[in-house]
Amino acid sequence: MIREAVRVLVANWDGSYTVPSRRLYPHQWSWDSAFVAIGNARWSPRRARSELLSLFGAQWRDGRVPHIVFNPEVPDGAYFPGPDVWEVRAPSGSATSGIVQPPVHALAAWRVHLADPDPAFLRRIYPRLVAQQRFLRTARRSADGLISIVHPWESGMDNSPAWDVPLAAVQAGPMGARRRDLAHVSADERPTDRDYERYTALARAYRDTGYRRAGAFAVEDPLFNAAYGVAETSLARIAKVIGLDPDPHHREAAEITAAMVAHLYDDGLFHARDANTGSPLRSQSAAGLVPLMLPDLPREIAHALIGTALDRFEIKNGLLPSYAPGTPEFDPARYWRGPSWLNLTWLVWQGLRHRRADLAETLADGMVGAVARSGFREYFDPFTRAGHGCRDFSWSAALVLDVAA
Ligand code: 9YW
Repeated sequence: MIREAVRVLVANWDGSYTVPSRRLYPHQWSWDSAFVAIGNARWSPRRARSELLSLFGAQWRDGRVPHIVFNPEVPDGAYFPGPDVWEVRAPSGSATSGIVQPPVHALAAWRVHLADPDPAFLRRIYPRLVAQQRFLRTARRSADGLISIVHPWESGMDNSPAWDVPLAAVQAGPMGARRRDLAHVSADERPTDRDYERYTALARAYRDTGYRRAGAFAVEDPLFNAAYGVAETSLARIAKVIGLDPDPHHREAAEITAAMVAHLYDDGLFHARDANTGSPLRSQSAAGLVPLMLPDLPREIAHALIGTALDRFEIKNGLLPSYAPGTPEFDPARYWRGPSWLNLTWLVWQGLRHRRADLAETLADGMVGAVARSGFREYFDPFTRAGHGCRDFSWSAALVLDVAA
């Protein structure tokens, strides 16, 4: 399996970074590159460093790291929405999108360093990672100390039922373009056309403010906020290695954890909140378990999250569903509405390793078992382990490499 995983990563390598999938996602995606770097660190730390440095090469002046960096050699129309919708160029000259994804990159940089210590790499990437966090703090933080996302794509979990209510409030007409994803994967495993109309309308509206002002959709997501906090913990470790003061990062991590506990936690799970209205967005998304990664999480809350993972998410089966089974919204095959994704499973695995090593082991076995049954698919039925979405998906290969190594 390790050999096969490396084969997938080699096949998806584009010279300095890795495409998530040759046909479905033929450019560079932000959080995909972080997960790929974590896996590549296991066999080619040089590629892992290149993956992160090439992504940060397209960072904007305001510090934002765009969620897609477009490859100019890929024909227009291979992916929608392409550069003609986003209409931006990074200072490097690359065409990019104008939104972000969960900031899991500092953690990835730290994991790459652990696999192959290289302070010169840390010195190069640290100021860029700090700027990425500064952008989120200055452009996206509310008075309560939480970071918001302004597009479902920024969550990385596009059609999660957690976004059903705020997304339904978005006014959108016809897309005026053709979806390309449906040329590669079955429509009943993807978001609906109505979802895509709203995604496109939100992207255009944000673009029209110069990528400055949130529009109809603004939410505080537990996965995104946990990633921000974990990034500060990773930055503290990096700062120490390169002789800088780690304390401001520790303080920032403790503050975001406290804000999340105060405003997003309820009844055994973290929930998103609508940043425009202040209303809680109660759902049963597995994103609400990702705060297990935060080292400062109060013990009793960690304990309650583990109970929820066992009861509502049935993780004893080895795979973490993206949405709790037994709820009306759950669909075992449709994208972020129930299938198991290896990145979400990996994040929770990471959060459990020092709290419940036995359960972490169950999840690692589940990841390997799903791939043994169905190959490096994009997502899996959490019960039958049948594969869905595209094949030879990069982060599925990378994260299995990491847990198996
Ligand atoms: C899209 C690339 C991306 C991931 C997201 C996932 C999906 C759809 O694919 O987004 O067209 O961007 O939801 O998390 O980064 O793998």
